[in-house]
Amino acid sequence: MHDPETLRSQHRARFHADPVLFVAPGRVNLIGEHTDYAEGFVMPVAINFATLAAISPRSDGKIVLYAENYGEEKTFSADATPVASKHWSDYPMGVVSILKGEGHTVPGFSLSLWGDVPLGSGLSSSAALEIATLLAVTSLIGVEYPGPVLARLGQRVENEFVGANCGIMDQFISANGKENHALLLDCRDLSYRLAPIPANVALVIANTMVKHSIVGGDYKTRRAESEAACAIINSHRGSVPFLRDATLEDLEKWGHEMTPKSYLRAKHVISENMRTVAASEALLRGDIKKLGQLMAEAHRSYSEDFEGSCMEADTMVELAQDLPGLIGARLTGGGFGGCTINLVEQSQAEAFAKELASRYAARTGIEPEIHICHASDGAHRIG
Ligand code: GAF
Repeated sequence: MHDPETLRSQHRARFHADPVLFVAPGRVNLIGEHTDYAEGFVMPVAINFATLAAISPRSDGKIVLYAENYGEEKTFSADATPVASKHWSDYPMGVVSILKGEGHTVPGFSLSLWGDVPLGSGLSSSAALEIATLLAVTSLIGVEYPGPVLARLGQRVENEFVGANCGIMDQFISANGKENHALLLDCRDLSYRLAPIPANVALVIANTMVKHSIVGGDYKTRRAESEAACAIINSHRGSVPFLRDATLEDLEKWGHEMTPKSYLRAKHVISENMRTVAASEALLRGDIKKLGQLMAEAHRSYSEDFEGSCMEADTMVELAQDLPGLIGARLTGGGFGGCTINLVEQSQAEAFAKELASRYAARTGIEPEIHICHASDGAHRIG
């Protein structure tokens, strides 16, 4: 990770003020895909790729944002109503907009941002940016929100300002993750359990280099298809506002009224919820083999029933299968590109990463980026 002191000194040089610094991580999801907006279960891990935010107050009524990754500065009036413009500044200005909507007066500030969560890779760079900015701006206005509340505010930035109809998983894990642990989240009431990741298990994240986005497109379509199936079940037996409340028996009973696509999307979501709960129980009792099997089944379901994968991600998963040390592999995140998560025996992780990269390059002609990550703490102040 970037040395926070570098960001601090760059902020001082640019804005002639002493900043306070915050960090918020990206995430990798072990299992539980497209279940969060169905009020189901997810089991993500915060990773050691993150956004850093340095903030200091200004007295001229301006909000000045500087993104080191883009080498770009943007200035806004603190009094004006923020408007989205399909630009990186939508995320920090979305935070300002949501906080204003909550009744806070947001004064002028300078904010320097830097991040190393690979963009468009399905590792939640935008959630990291939202949560880091939320912590920075709330500290400036003297408000301290608990992690779950920060997560909800971050999700609202996506839903209400950026225009991405996502669930709460990414912001929740960025705000509440814990070093060396996975987090089983119940997206209905936001209760959660932490499950330790054994020290001899490595998280090997393999980037297919196929860009992923949750704004519009396939993410939206899949969500709508699964929700249409839910509405049909609900129309028959009631008390099924979300697929979280549906069973596979419901699906068999009323599936013939659904379009074939809706049926398959719902089949994935309902079964994925069951797998995710089972996976968290397996991890809690240290049954890593079972966890790996559930990840394999989750990938099959994500790819074939939800049709949320792509040729490259399926290839990355397939090529990992007979590599020494593999416990489980699947596409992680919103889908249609991005990264696979491979749980691998720690002692084999380096060799695994190297061989997977060379096999993938040989098969697809694309050089992947492969990272051996560890589970990290959620967002916090760093100085
Ligand atoms: C993206 C979304 F932002 C999450 O809310 C979640 O739906 C995920 O895709 C799929 O599980 O990361």
